[in-house]
Amino acid sequence: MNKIALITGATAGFGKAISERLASEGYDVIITGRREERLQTLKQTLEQQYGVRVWPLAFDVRRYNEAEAAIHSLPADLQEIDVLVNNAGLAVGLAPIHEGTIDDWERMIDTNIKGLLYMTRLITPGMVARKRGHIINLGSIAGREVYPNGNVYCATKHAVGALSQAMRIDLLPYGIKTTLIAPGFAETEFSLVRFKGDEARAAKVYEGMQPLVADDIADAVAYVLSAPDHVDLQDILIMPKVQANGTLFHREKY
Ligand code: NDP
Ligand code: 8X3
Repeated sequence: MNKIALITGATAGFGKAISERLASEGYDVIITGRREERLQTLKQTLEQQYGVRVWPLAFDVRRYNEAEAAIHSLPADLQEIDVLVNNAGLAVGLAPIHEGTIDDWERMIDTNIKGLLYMTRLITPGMVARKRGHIINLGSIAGREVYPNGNVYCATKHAVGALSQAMRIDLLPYGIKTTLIAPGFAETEFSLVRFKGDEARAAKVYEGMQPLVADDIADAVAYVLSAPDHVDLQDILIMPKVQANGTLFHREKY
């Protein structure tokens, strides 16, 4: 029987690449996100290419009731989830603390912290009962450092770091592993979302440099899952070669 992985935020960026990679390695994948059409397209592609089972669940991770109904709707043979990838998340806006937009703050806190908690609360009881499982949380360099105007986004990613530590402690007796993957700059839809659809501004973020790409993160997830059962790769910081820390980059041109 194939292992089962649930990946949140599978309609774009890291989540899509992770879903593709795990399907290519023989996992049955439960793919989630709000954009149903993208989930259906991905399902068709992955089923055709890899012959694994792909189960799309369209819901908003910010709404516990929607998440709960989606998880409870899974067929019996897809309920024993081995791997939960808490990836869905976003930055919205980039503004000093005294000018921040409350709605942007709510979206980030509700998605990056509460959404991750909701999914973890729904999936971990089964892992605890089976005494096995692996949770992979997407943190960020923004969860280790704080950069100008990144205030609330950085705070949410620091929370992901704290919650990853907490999961390791609370789930220790049950043989469940928790891995925090913390990437630096990566070109996905992330900046387009942060700048609310402003393509020119989003493209500027990566100007003159080679950022990470989604497949780099999928590689890391595959590596983490390939470790022997007794090994937990707890905490991984992945930066593009041209990024030294949260604020220092080497660009070819300005
Ligand atoms: P993308 O914008 O490319 O993808 C984000 C994914 O999250 C989409 O599939 C989106 O799906 C999903 N998502 C967002 N909000 C919700 C919601 N309310 N309910 C359900 N799904 C949601 O970004 P990335 O792939 O770059 O980001 C993935 C994760 O990695 C995030 O947690 C981000 O913070 C983190 N990260 C990103 C970095 C980067 O530079 N790109 C670096 C470090 C960490 P949909 O819109 O269909 O709901
Ligand atoms: C995304 C990376 O540095 O833009 O988490 O916050 S950064």
